[in-house]
Amino acid sequence: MKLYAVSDGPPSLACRQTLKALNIDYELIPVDYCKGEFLTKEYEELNPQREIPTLVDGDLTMGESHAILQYLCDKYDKEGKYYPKDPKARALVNHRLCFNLTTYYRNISEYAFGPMFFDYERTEMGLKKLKMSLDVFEKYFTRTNFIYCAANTLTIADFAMITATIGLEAINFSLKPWPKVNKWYNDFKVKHPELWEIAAGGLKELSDYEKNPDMTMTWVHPIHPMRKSKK
Ligand SMILES: N[C@@H](CCC(=O)N[C@@H](CS)C(=O)NCC(=O)O)C(=O)O
Repeated sequence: MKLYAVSDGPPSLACRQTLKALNIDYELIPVDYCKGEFLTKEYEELNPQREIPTLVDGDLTMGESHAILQYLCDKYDKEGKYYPKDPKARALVNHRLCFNLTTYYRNISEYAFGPMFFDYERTEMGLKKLKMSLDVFEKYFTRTNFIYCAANTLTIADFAMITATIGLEAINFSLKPWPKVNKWYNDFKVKHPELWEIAAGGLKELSDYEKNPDMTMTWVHPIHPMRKSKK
């Protein structure tokens, strides 16, 4: 099995956490975002969405990290430890993954990551969307009283959402107004050091970019405006 992954991208880091949690042997193939390696013809053959990560398992080649997490558990997590088999418990995990994809990670990505790599400003609108996502996430913790984001045990939804949250830490965005989200995020670091370590590597890189944006990107992104001068 091969995982094409970027060293600081939450979707890639969540796949690596899942592979580690399930003790799966695989080959990690680094894709350098800042060199535009995801825009090559070869990479586009693997992933027509030109997004990282991509998993290759025999004749299966696929992107979309959440689908990768689900596949890995369907194949290797026979007991349903990280992806419960019970329909209601599984539905909550699926729900949080969808919430992450459409709302939580999306708003973190636009607010935190966009301006880190491209010529975007952090806007009031972006901040409102981010705060609304955090309000909703906090409400899910209140409603369920779960220790983790989708259950009282660790699931793949935590991998997706913990790694998304590193984007906020990287820009020093305080989670204090959302105490349950804050506790869940910080508890994960202490309770699962070997999994946190994977996210921490990405966090360190992102924090460095935030402080000192890398201006060596000589390629042109098909959508995002490239930054012309240092911040
Ligand atoms: N929905 C995708 C999103 C993956 C994603 O956004 N990856 C980023 C790197 S962290 C990327 O490849 N971006 C491509 C781009 O900026 O055009 C997933 O969950 O796998």
